[in-house]
Amino acid sequence: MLHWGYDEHNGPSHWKEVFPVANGDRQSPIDIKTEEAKYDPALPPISPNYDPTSAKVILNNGHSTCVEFDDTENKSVLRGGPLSGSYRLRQIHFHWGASDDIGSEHAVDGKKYAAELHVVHWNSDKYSTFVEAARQRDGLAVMAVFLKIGECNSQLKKITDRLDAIRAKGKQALFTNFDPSCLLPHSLDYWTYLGSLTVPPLLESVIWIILREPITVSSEQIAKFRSLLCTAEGEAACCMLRNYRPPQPLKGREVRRN
Ligand code: B30
Ligand code: ZN
Repeated sequence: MLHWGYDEHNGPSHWKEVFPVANGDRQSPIDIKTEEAKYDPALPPISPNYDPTSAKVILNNGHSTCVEFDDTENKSVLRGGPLSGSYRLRQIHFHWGASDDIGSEHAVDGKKYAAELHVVHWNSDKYSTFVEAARQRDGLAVMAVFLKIGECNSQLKKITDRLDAIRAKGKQALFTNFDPSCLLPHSLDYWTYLGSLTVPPLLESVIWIILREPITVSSEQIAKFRSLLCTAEGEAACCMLRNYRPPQPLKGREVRRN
């Protein structure tokens, strides 16, 4: 495997060759079996508090599109739920599939959604940088939101309208004055479990918070994500048709719900 990706020769089934933790005990995503998730009355609501001025840039990293935030101070944070203290917003990105019936990373009773949004935070109470936090068992908190097909989502349009400017891998554009809570559903009810990054290096440092209610986006909006390129300008163009890892073994972990 020369460089990891989502194709036949470098996709999720090959990642273990270079990243042995791919077979570890707390890998993500998972299939959430709703009947087995344990209701925990002690779990508080999740509480996002984001400052739109912390949004900086939108970029194409060859695997997804990512909006990055200024994380030099606690301007945008996630608190509550299963978390102790404040987790600082770092970036948001998406996972999708080659067709609308597949594309989310997590599944719910075997059902996959068209896409999944990840809102990535790091534990700024205990650690001093994202990179340091990403190596700790309680270092990261990722809030996941499922995207289902329906009407066009006017908030997501702020992102999809910018994709033409970052079509090729390595491109970036200014992206300011954006509050990711505009992409959250009405209900912030969630499932939570301990897992990993879903892309190499697959570090087992993520407290996952999966929102149970999906948001709605149009088929055309997901199609715009597929038109991004996983290749740089000047290379033979190759579209980002899919970028999800399939569900991994639960290995005895508990999934809780609020
Ligand atoms: S995920 O939510 O488990 N899919 C990273 C964070 C979360 C997940 C996967 C990967 C991550 O931070 N990877 C490092 C590369 N990133 C750094 C970043 O913070 O923001 C750079 C990049 O694009 O490639 Cu944007
Ligand atoms: Zn992700």
